[in-house]
Amino acid sequence: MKIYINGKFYDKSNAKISVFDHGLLYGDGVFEGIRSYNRLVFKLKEHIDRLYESGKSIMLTIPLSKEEMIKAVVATLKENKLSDAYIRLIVTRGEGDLGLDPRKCFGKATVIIIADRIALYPEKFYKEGLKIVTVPTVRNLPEALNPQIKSLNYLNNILAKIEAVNSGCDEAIMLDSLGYVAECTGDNIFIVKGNHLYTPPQCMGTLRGITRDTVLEICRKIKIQAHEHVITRHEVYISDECFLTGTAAEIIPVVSVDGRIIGSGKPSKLTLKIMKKFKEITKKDGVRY
Ligand code: PXG
Repeated sequence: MKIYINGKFYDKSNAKISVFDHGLLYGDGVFEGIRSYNRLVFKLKEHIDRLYESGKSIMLTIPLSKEEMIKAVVATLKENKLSDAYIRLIVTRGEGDLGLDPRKCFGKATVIIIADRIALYPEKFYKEGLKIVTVPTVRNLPEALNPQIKSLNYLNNILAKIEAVNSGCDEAIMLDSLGYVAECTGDNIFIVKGNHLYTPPQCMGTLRGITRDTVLEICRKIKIQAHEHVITRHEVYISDECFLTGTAAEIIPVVSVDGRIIGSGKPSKLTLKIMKKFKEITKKDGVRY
């Protein structure tokens, strides 16, 4: 495996950055998780745009133009001879001193690109569905650390993940500070009621996921009514279907929430239809390499 760091490729065992990097010391940086399917990088422009937006928000100047970043992603995929990959793109504030002050790191942002293969969940869960729980840790407040910023500081999500695992589940519903459903630790959430789909609006402490946007796009195409609307736990419990979306997990059905069986207790019609359409799109859309 070859890892890109600041314009050069290193073997995995030699791919190292400074212990003074503020990405490590403070989680001061931004990232993206991207997938490629059959030599097509899915929604690459959208991921790159979001990376630069995250960077802008935390005043982190990314030392490459968007075009150069796209070339670096493609070069990493070619270097690793991967046709289906999960790409982790990381930009840290760079090396500084032991103080918080990012001015001490100016001009030294670190760019890292890792391309690997991952399957987030075993195939069984895509066929049978996931069991998830609501956890006590609320999603970061948009006024504090806006979930739109895909920062390297994921402790909020990791705490929720630990709570899910402690309850015997692999994923958690995180609520916002008002008690509405925000999202999961690494995925957006959708519910189905009747012929309608609902997902929380991005202002509710929810990342505007690129897979989420793709599902909304699919719904427009196949004429399913999809709404960005606040969702309560009650509405999740009484929904007909529920599924999660994310680049790593893709689309995964949910069949139980807080011990309540969702709908028939099996991945059902609209979820399966959207999973199928999603697969079709990933096969033909994207930046070829
Ligand atoms: N919400 C959060 C909090 C995320 O981190 C998504 C939604 C889905 O967004 P996209 O754009 O990928 O559809 C994410 C991204 C993991 C893991 O191990 C998951 C993500 C990122 C890093 C790790 O579960 N998902």
